[in-house]
Amino acid sequence: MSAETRALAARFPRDFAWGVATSAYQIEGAAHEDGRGDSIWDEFCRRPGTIKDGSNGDRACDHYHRVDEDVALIASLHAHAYRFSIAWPRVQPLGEGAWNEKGFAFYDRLVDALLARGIAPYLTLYHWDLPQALQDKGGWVSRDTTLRFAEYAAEIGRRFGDRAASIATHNEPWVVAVLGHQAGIFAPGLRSQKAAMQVAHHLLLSHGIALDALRSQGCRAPLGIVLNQSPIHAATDSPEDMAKARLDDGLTIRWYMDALLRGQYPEDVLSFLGEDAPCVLEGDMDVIRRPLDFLGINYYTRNVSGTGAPLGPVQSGKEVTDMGWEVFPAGLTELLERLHADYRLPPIYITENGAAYANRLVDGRVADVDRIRYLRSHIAAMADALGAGVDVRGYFVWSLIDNFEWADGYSKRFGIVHVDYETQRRTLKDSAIWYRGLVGEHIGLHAPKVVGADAGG
Ligand code: IFM
Repeated sequence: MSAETRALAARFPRDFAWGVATSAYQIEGAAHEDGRGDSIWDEFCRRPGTIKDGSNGDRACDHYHRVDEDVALIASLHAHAYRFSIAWPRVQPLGEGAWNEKGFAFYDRLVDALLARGIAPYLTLYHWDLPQALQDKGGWVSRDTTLRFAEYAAEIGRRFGDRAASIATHNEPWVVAVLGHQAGIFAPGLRSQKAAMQVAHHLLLSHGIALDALRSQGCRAPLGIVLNQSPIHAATDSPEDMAKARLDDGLTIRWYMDALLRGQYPEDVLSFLGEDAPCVLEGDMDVIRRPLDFLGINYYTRNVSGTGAPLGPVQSGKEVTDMGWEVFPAGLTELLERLHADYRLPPIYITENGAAYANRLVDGRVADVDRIRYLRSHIAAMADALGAGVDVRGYFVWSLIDNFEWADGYSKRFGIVHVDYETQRRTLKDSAIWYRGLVGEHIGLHAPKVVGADAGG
């Protein structure tokens, strides 16, 4: 391992957690097995034109049948932690009523296999796969869904609360609300700002109700939520562009952070929304601001915002990943320092960070130097924030393995492990080998030194 990687590892404290992340619909497959119900993504994928390559998560990475192999893979990377989500329709096919024991058996097996290898399970309750039966009753637009979610959360707490290293309620509520209900490019495919903002409120409310439900039954796992966050930079310093950037900051960062940590929605965003502002009942904001044991941040890039049509990163010649997202590691430091300055933060985990690149498997090897560069620079940016006093406790690479990238289907590869979707063969990319080296260096730095018998005393 290079001196550079050793020096990077040395910038993190002894108990810093290094992990890898996935989500249920993106890897599990077995979409119609052992009693799993349909999710909104099963339904969405059936609609022509929704998924770039016409694919779906029916088989995905077949993780459901390869769980032991995949846990061994995680262990081979020396990862301390594995972040994954539970598919709600696998454990409660209709989103209310009967539980599916076969579904729970799968997660029992996963969690126990992780623990047996000393890997901490970081569990997410909702990574976008709402039971379709609940969508048929209004989905997240309906306030009732918040109660169904809390019942589901409580059952997971009852069964896994003493084995999970942490439980996050939601992954990226902005994506669910806006891409799913306003832009219509993710399930369930609605196109209404009003619906999206009501969903944003209900997701946050369901988070707070779920925390209450989990805590009231004595769940021991630390509880939190995961937000996608990017600094928003104005395209120019014109007053119009600056104002647009400030509004976008409100819609993506402050809407969630102000609600969770201050119990209020930002005034400027509420007045921009006007009639489209959500219906908020008395007491809702107090529920939303229940104390967090941790906050997960998913960081990929920055956003540039302006009133005209600002040039995208590709047109403006920036270095981009295969998603067309600008490679901008300094944005992670900036974001963390800003959140630290503006809010009284709980411990932070970088619950996702990584990049899609189209590197090919050639002679058994994937030489993804671009991904190594991406990971190294972002981990260094996180270390800068740590140095500035932000309490970052862990980092998860998105993703452990190539997987179903939502509306992009299988056309984008985020994994540090390559998946051949025909054979389901997994191959460590060079980035996985690099990450294993980094984690190994960190472990080595903090390993107790063996004192020889003749060393004195
Ligand atoms: O694949 C997704 C993940 O499900 C949520 N965060 C962003 C990733 C990359 O787009």
